[in-house]
Amino acid sequence: MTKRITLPPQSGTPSDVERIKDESNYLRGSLAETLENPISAGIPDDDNRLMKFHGSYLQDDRDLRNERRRQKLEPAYQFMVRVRAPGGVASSEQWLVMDKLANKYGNGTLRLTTRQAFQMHGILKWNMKKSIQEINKALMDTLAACGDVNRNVMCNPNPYQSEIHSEVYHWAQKLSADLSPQTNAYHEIWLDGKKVVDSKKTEEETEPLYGKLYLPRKFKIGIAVPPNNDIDVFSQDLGFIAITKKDQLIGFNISVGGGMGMTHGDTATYPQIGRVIGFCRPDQLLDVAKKVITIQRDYGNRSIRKNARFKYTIDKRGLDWLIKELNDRLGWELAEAHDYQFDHNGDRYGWIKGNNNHWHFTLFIQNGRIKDQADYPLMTGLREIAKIHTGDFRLTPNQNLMISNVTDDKKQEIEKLIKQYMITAGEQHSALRRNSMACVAFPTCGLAMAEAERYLPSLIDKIELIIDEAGLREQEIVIRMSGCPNGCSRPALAEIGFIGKGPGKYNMYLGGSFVGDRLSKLYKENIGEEEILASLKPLLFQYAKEKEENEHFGDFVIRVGHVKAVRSGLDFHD
Ligand code: SRM
Ligand code: SF4
Repeated sequence: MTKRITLPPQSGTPSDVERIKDESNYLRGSLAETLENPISAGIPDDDNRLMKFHGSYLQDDRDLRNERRRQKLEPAYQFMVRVRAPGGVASSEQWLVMDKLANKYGNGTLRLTTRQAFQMHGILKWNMKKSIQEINKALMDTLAACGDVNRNVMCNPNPYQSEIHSEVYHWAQKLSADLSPQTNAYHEIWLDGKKVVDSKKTEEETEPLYGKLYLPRKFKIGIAVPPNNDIDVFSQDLGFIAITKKDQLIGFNISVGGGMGMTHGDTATYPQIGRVIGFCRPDQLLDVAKKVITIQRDYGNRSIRKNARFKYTIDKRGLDWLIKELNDRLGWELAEAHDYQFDHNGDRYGWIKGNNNHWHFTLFIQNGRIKDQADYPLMTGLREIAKIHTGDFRLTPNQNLMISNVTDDKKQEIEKLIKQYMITAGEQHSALRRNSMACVAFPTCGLAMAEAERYLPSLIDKIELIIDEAGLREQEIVIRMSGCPNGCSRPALAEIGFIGKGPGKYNMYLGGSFVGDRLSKLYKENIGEEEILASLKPLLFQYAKEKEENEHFGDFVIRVGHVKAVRSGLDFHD
């Protein structure tokens, strides 16, 4: 018998995506057939919606769009494939598979995402099945990397405390596995799994947590380990803050309702900061996550997708309502939150010896892109390291990479390769660049309004001239750029944030905190490079001259009155 989930009455007509999910027979749609269709390199819109749940998006190369239109050709269709890696952990074998697929089927580059996952771009429809099969053979998958479900679970890569990392990573893996969709569609479509459900009879298939409509919108979970807030716990729909006592994990504070996305000019949408509502023991964590998800499943807005994230569900009904609903569903009450302290949200680079006597090397990867350049053969170097590395790789939440668990005897060998391939921890860069992130944007992202990954490095070249002159080269300042207001690089939490408005134009935001617990505020609207530099120069010089001891830039611009502090998304547009 199918377990039916009764949803509370929802106001408004369900969005078209709800229809697509409803008619999809648990995420099948006509995907199997359209993937075989040789006429077009693309797939129809309805199937593309479902494709996301399988971890992939149909895209087209936007650099070629106009020319192809002129030539009356269909767009240069290609697929982006996102591979889940809970907590960003991958073995050397898995790294080599990612590298091989990116070169064999993709555009020859790999992308480490802001949620510690891998992305490959440029895969043609004809190669999709082979790619996903090889990913699965390497014991990784793409299911639920995108779509209206729980996404890749983030966790602090923590090289310092190995026991805490392995415990927290265990919970990230558990969350990832337990919250995965149960449909057999993924196996059927990609892995030639046996067809368990007749397309006309859906009776046997169940989706116990999600139901056949899945969630109203994407859902994100991350676990932070203070003092590092590298996963930006307050940007997560559901965040866990590890609480330790005498180096033992005793449980987690629970933060709810964070999110970054908004739409320009629509004040009913806004980035929001998660709010801490209580504490649970480790053995209660899965129960909490599942019950929170069912609340969002039942009460999230299924009519207007841009208001469907959990943050809006909470802001509409109130935090007290949420806590009561959660306690009722749990059948027990959350304990009071514990004290905790974050002191930064970026990565710490270079070699670190963990308390298991293994070494960890964190290297700066500009905007998460792994590729070979004439003077920097990064992709080849990492491939050679993976061939001999016996530990693991950890993708950091800031698009960087950690070569982890290196034993004393392997360290020398790896150091030799690091030198041979000119791989660095980023020490030649300013602290500003080392704290920078940019989303993908052009040419692959269909939603990009302005460049991000391809532009931020050259903008930083110019800002570096200012900071050098101001004597701020080693001053850590978090700077982030997104090509549109969806905020994939979490710019609303940066000390300096840029959000694309149109080609070459950005809104500039200031005043996020260095620890990621305060939103930024609009400072200048729709400005190009000249005005960005002209705006930043006096601010950075004033900061260099007037900053108090240990004062971060984001705090400074608020103290001296350049922008107001924003502690709730509800005040973001004021
Ligand atoms: Fe994102 C949509 C890339 C992290 C908020 N994001 C997209 C799409 C899939 C565009 C699309 O829908 O057509 C982008 C694909 C670009 C490409 O060509 O690869 C895209 N998002 C990314 C990645 C790859 C950025 C990166 O440079 O690393 C990140 C992949 C994460 C992962 O591994 O799962 C990525 N996206 C984020 C984050 C940051 C995070 O999760 O920590 C956010 C803000 C947090 C949040 O969700 O609130 C984010 N992406 C969005 C949104 C806005 C959602 C909203 O609430 O309004 C969209 C648009 C949407 O969902 O409609 C979006
Ligand atoms: Fe694309 Fe916008 Fe996300 Fe950048 S922020 S990857 S432009 S959706």
